[in-house]
Amino acid sequence: MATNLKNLSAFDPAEIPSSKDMKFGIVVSEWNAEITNALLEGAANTLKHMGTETGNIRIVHVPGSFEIPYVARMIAETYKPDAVICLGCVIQGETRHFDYICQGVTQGITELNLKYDIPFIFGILTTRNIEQARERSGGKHGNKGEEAAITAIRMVYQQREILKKDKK
Ligand code: DLZ
Repeated sequence: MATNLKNLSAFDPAEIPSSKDMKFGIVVSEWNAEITNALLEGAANTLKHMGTETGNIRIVHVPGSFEIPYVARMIAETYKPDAVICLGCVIQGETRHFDYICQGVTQGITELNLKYDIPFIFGILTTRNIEQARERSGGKHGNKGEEAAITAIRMVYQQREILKKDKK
């Protein structure tokens, strides 16, 4: 999956729907905070740039990426957003911990997408080292937080379009 072939950070705002009437939850992991704070900044700024009001963005921090699906579910049930953006950064270490965390968070977010009527966006970096993470949180591969926000807006728009067509 070569990210230099597809980099939504270089998006043209004119081609993305307005998010003025959209409400978002963001769940962000505190592990590798240097990276996840940059992802969060990218995501929140992009939502605001595209029209979302600050009051319509609910941000919740969790200890690690493994905790993201649980809190994403809670936000979906209590805050009733149009989409939840999940942000984290898992960096490969010497043990198999990396595999289990990646598997847990991926499976968890997949299940949420299938269970709830709103999209849950996968903005989790899974990298070999901190350099790769930096390159994807404001470096040469863009900021995947910004990309997650664009994806969230597009998914909410798409859902509304599909529902509108089905009503006709
Ligand atoms: C324990 C752990 C490790 C080793 N590495 C990371 C990581 O790179 N990124 C991340 O988001 N979280 C990590 N964690 C913490 C787990 O996600 C989780 O918080 C703990 O296992 C407690 O459930």
